[in-house]
Amino acid sequence: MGFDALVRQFEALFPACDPPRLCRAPGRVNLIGEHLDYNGLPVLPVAMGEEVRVAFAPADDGRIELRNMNPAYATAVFANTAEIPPSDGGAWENYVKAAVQGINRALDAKAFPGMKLLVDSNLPAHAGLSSSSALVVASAMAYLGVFEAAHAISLDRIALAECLARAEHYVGTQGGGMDQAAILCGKRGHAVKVDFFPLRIERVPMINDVAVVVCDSLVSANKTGDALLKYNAGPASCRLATALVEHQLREDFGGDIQLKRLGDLWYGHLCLTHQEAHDLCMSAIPDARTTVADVGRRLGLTAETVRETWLGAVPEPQGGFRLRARLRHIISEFRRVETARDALLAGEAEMLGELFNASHISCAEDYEISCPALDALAAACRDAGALGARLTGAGFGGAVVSLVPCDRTESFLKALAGSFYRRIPFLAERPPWSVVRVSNGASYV
Ligand code: NG1
Repeated sequence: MGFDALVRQFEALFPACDPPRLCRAPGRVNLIGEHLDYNGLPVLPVAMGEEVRVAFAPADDGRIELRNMNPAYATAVFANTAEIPPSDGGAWENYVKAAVQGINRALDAKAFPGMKLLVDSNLPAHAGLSSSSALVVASAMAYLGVFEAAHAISLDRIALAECLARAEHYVGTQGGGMDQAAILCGKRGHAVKVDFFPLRIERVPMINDVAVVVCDSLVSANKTGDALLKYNAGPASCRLATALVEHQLREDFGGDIQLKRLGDLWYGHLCLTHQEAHDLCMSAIPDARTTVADVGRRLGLTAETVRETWLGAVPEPQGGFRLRARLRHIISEFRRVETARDALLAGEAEMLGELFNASHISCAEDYEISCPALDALAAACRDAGALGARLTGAGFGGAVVSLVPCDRTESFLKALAGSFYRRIPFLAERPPWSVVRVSNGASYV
């Protein structure tokens, strides 16, 4: 729906309000660099044309009222206070609550204004395209619009991206900051290389005659539902691995070396080379599987302390965690991001395609975030003429991103319709793929 229709609908729903203001927040497609952000290692996403759109106006009753153009999302109302209690399970208003509470905390708010919000979106949910973070960013911009009108306070984009990455933990996932950074700092025709802690952005021009195509596997991965623990197992495994690598560093070099996250091996005081970091990680975690009891023995802690300190609700898999494989993915994916950025700058599309393929294998075999449908779809995309194809986003379902020469896009989509999508009914006006329009970040309209 266009913005005019959104305004008309807002006025019909909230006749007593001021005329609404508007903002938009795009989805994002991660080109490469999966599950690196929470480790403090770089990623390379783009902001896409599909977006969340919001019409908003202040309300003087201190309550936030949300409506959605999609009737699947029920109306929600909550009081804006210093501590906003979350609604049950994966309720959609939790993303708005996350944004409002995050801004209140960042601005150390003493007053809590009310707001009416009408949301529309053409981004598919649970497809690995960050529809949830787009809603968080759009709601935050709306709330900042209301807040600023009242208090003339602002946050810059980088500060806002960092604030909202923390704020989204409210919904229960322990993600990094890739989505919020890409959504806020995207630029038309450019990929965004994002580095973390502190957040840094480099815009890298896309290659002119190559299209980015996302295809939905139609397996839904709901990260505040079924996929929550599967997703959080990634950060939890990395926290365990970090503790073991820190212990190894202290044994090798003595002293009280602190390793907050894996990325600190390359950045900060340590500045290891890729080879040094690789060798250190492999010697810290020599076995294919590591149990909680193994970690306890190594660090001189009880199993209970290990669970409480690093795992939280994430259960130990039968036989232990595959920490060595997880580290192999993190280290090799980091190198692929650096090489992909150079390949983009040099216009080397084939090289980028090869990196996509290698990333998919690493995500599937070493990080175990793929599923049969994603593997089949990535293979079908390669058969249909992609230079490379890989799952994108958290995984466990969702989308595959492919790199396709522009003059082959039509035949690529035709081939896919006849292969992977052959037995799947879909509406011609809403196909399960999208040729990505690499877009600007979120804005007021
Ligand atoms: P998506 O694909 O939007 O669920 C999630 C995390 C990212 C990142 C990727 C994997 C959130 C909000 N997003 O993204 O931070 O870790 O998975 O690369 O948790």
